[in-house]
Amino acid sequence: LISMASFAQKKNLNTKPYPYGNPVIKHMYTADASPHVMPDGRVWMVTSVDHEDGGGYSTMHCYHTFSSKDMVNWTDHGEVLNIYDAIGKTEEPKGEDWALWAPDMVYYEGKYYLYFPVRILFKEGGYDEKNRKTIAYTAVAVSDSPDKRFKVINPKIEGTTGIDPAIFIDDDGQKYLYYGSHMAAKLKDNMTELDGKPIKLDVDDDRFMEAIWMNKKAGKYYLSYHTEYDKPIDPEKPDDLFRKKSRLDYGVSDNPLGPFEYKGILNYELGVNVSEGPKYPGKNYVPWRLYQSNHGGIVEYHGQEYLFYHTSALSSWRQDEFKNAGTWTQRSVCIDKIVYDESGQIRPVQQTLT
Ligand code: FUB
Repeated sequence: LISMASFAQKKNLNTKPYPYGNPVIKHMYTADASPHVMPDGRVWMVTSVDHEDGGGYSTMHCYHTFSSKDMVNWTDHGEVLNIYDAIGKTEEPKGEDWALWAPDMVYYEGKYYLYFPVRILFKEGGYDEKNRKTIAYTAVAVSDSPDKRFKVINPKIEGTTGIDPAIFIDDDGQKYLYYGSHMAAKLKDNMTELDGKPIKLDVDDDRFMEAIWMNKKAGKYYLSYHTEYDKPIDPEKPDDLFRKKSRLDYGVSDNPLGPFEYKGILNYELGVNVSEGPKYPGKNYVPWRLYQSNHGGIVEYHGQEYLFYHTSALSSWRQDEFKNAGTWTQRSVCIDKIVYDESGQIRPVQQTLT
């Protein structure tokens, strides 16, 4: 097994551990964090919630918001929206599984807007003539405060298909909605409708999968995303350690709608096989036997940028104590600092624990 220190050195990685106590939320399972600094000066994030029993992606039924002023101590503000708010009824329609996947929450002109994907699985046959079994689109809800209940104001933004909506408001005030695999559109000032037709983003990376996040740094637009893990960077080296299941990559452009030039790895899993490594906290390992997704969010706070992502390590550690622990849909939000080099390249962020 290659030693982590020399591996990190070789790849010019940022391996310095930061004291955020990853995962930062430990009393429940959270995923898909979307962090933003809000007018109260705190960092707020809205997260997906994975079911305590690890029931899988179709059991994701609500969102929580959390806030912090030091990135270490987080206040859980509780559930702000659930599946019944999204459906507008007190039960799921027969034969359908509704789920709430990766959301985003932004502030604009005195209000907080929560964008979320409604994902419906049709259990009894497909929903259309091609017999497709799932459908997803973006909805939006509003609240006067990020710790209060949100009210759905548009249950389906016309023109959107796919999961993982993310909002970016540029310095000139123009708003953008990114979603699904590769899609982006301008958003009207009413925050509830697309302004024109969506476009397919041009990113020169055929491993691009989902979970878009946009952040701006020194006038450049950084588009990060979850990479399709079963395609190695170099097909000649299928065992390359970077061929991991939960990678994030990124591309850069002069324009928020691209085209984006692939720049490299943003976040990667430096795991060890659980049978070889320690099972319990105290070590800087993420056991990677457990399949897990990844989903990034970036926020600048007091001059430092932070990457939010998730791992399944907490549920993996708990396997011996809780009989339902150890599934890949019991994820937990983690945070690490982002370091840029002089050329604006991000040093790949190693997933950390404790
Ligand atoms: O959390 C459900 C889905 O898994 C998200 O929508 C994806 O980004 C991935 O994190």
